[in-house]
Amino acid sequence: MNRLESNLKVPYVVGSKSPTAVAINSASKAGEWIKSRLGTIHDLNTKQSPHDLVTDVDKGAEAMIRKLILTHFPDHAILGEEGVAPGAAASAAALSQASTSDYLWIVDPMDGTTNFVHGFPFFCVSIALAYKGEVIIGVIYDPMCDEMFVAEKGKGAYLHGRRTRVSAEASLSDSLVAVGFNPEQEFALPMNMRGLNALSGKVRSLRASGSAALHLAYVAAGRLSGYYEVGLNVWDVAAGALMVQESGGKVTDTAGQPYHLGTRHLIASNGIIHQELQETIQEAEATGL
Ligand code: 2AM
Ligand code: CA
Repeated sequence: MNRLESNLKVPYVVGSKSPTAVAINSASKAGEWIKSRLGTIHDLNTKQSPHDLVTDVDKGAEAMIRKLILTHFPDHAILGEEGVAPGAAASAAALSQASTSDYLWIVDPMDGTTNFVHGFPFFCVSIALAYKGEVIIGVIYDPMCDEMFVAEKGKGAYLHGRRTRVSAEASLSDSLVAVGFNPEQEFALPMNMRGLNALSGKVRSLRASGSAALHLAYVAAGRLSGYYEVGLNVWDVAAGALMVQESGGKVTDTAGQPYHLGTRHLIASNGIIHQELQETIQEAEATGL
């Protein structure tokens, strides 16, 4: 029994494969398939608006991941982006329904769908496993860079076997911070714009690359100092939040409260700049809370 299993005091490995191996394998297979489909999208479906896209590739990747997970863990619950209607209420309902099972896999088959559709190479597969509401495994795979980020609670986070560490910037003025514009236009867009405005004068520079999960992996790896976005869903964030924490960083909601699965308005950082980042968002009335 490894340390994680003995800490949890539950039968953690079912059958012959560890859940981390299954998460890595699923992300790798789905990611390679997604990459092979780049440039093939001609029929676009929109969820709520022209800004909110879903493709057959998202759906196919999710089906592939579900099948792989259920082969090894038939009793586990799976919450996947493509099975849930758009909007905060549907997302919260799906999370609470799925949370009746002790083991919950949280899957974003492709985070950064808009990028994928446009051929902008910044998208990933994000897979998390939660036990009794707490994320214990997070895997994020970027197929374009062939980068597999893996985090296990209490055991650290790794990129191809090397431990990831958050960056060391001590103030916003030295920081590279990511923001996001998820497609919800009524509530989230004005809020994210207010946050962006407030941050723009304080940071070294801003980035908005269109994948929440990959932004979080980059915070974990020290490539970004922090990340802020209002209006996210659990599948965008669960794996990346653990990754940042296991890399020595901090993840809270926009009011500075500790991250949990229901958190939709997010700040992640190297920890050192967290307070300054949170206060800037708070003063700009851009918390969304
Ligand atoms: P996606 O590519 O899986 O759709 C961009 O700011 C981030 O917002 C991406 O991670 C994107 O994930 C996510 N996103 C897309 N649509 C969303 C929605 N309707 N609500 C919340 N987040 C969304
Ligand atoms: Ca997503």
